[in-house]
Amino acid sequence: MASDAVAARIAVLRREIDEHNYRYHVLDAPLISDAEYDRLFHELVAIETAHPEFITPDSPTQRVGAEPLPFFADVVHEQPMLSLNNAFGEDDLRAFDRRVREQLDKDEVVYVAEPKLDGLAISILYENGRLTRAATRGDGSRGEDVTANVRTIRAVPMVLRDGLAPAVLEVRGEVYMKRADFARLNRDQESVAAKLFANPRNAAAGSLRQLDPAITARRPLSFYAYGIGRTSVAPASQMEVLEALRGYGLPVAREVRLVSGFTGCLRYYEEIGGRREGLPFEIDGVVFKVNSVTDQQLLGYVSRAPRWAIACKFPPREEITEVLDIEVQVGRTGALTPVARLAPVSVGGVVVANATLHNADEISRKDIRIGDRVYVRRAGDVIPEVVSVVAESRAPDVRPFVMPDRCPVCHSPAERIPGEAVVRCTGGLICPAQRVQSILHFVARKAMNIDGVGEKLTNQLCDSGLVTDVSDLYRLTQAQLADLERMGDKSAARVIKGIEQSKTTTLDRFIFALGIREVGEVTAALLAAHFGSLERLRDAGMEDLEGIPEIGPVIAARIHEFFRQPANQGIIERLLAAGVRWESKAKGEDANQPLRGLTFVITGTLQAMGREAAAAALRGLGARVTGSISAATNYLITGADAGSKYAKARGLGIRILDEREFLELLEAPARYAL
Ligand code: I6G
Repeated sequence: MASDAVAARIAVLRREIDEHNYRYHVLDAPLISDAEYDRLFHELVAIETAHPEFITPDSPTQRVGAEPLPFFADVVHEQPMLSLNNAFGEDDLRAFDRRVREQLDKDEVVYVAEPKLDGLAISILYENGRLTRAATRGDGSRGEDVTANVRTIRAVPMVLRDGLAPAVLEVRGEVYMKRADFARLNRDQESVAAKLFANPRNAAAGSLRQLDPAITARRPLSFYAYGIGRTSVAPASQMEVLEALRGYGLPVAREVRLVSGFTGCLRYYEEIGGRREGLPFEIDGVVFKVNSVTDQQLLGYVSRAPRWAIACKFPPREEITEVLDIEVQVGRTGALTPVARLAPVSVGGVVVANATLHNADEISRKDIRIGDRVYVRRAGDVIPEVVSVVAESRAPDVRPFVMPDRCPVCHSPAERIPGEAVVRCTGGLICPAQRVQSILHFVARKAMNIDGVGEKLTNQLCDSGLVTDVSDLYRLTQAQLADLERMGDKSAARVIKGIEQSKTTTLDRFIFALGIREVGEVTAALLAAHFGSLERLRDAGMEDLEGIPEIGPVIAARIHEFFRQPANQGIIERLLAAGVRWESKAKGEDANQPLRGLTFVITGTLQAMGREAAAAALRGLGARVTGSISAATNYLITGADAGSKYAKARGLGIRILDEREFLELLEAPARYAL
């Protein structure tokens, strides 16, 4: 392409990508699919890599790529980032409105009402329309420079829209995580046995404060703007500010509205409070700001908070209630989890009657006893928990809680392995609690994927004695199923079909389905790839298992132990005898390891699966997956926001596959063998 044509195509692609970002994040009205967006993005990456002289810092391709930092530099806020005064109910709100009216000598004041999202306050500086710096609030006067991280957030434009952007515009707003993104992130964390986040706010804060921007880039962060700091423009009202911000391409809360007087505020507070649980993000209240900037100036500030604004908080999500009992539940892996049965209490609009106490150590640390009055909290989508005991209210004869030394379900001895917090039932599959859970795990979508077998049916099957372990599923008849309560012939036929279909599976799924402790999907895929057959895995010694780089001694011991248990050996034999099978991938059989000898690197964010899962899939096909590009790399797989590895791979002439091509490779790997 001639140089002019290259420049023109780059300009078109950047404009289109920015436009689609704007439609998605600001207007909430996307025009194209994610895959189409990725295609535009990859085309831009490809052109810029071939013509690096055209790369500019505000190109959408340059969101990721900054090197990890040794620490965050300090940023001084020229205009301090203030906090808001709080109102905790109707009386406080009424008093706020009265003060405002009196000071302004007005009968009625118009306010801008907005939800208060639970996130992390941030300042983003645009100079001549370009993002030049982003900082956390810190102590209000001094924050941390998180520019490289904020650049990775797609909802934050790198260049303001609208040619009329002011010379200086400091945008203030909140970085947050939507509920659905938070849930997905925690699921991904769980699948790689990484730490779970307690709530979306913690997840957003933890993700933003990463020294390596590549990690932030993989986290689903969102942003909304609510105000301005330093600027060269002078809007006349808060509503004008928000409209201008939206016009510049910044996301502004959709629920923003003008309201009049105390009654208008109260109605808004109640309306948003009623919709709170249905909103896609967590909020902890609503904010009211005097709309007129002249009036704001008249009102001024008091002790680092504006007199013209108030955060009206919702009732706390923490309440006091009584521990009626502490019951011990048994999970799939035999873990005994103490659960507090509580006197039902409404916490943030949801009735809470149970709360996890996690384990015996947690109970001792918080010294929770039956009969205590306790604070309970709901944090994000996580199960309610007991925060602490209301110390002064304890009756004198209340005794400390002691974990049982026998499983409450099957009465087998419960044991605590030294160094572990968890107490476990030693009953294995003779324990009915573990049985139901192990069957649910076995039939799950990512395991044997048996359609139609849910919790209710599993309980029925176990209660009726038709199923005592997972191998019994393959002996069920349609007549037996149809005899169960609320099971018609049709449903029974569907279940039998699902069971039949599940017989043809893959070794990865089968290993995962066995429910070996600590062996999630990724480890199962790894084991399948490494050993190539169930027999080899079953016969592997501790040394063989520990020899796999990704497998530590604890997981190795779990796997080893599992295959030594006669009950487990029996189940596996019965499953195989029932016809469960997969294509063998004996180690060294090139036909089944078509990517053997090839080295892959994965970069950027893949939509269809996490990077760990992608790597496991490649390893399953015999490939080596490494973290850095070298002359020995055969393929680079690029997801969204691919960084510097892309350029390096291009430079070395390495074959690059985008996500669509990668998925094609998984379908037909032999075509990609060199
Ligand atoms: O922390 C905040 C959340 C929301 C705010 C805020 C806001 O407006 C919707 N507005 C101001 C002025 C401040 N903090 C200081």
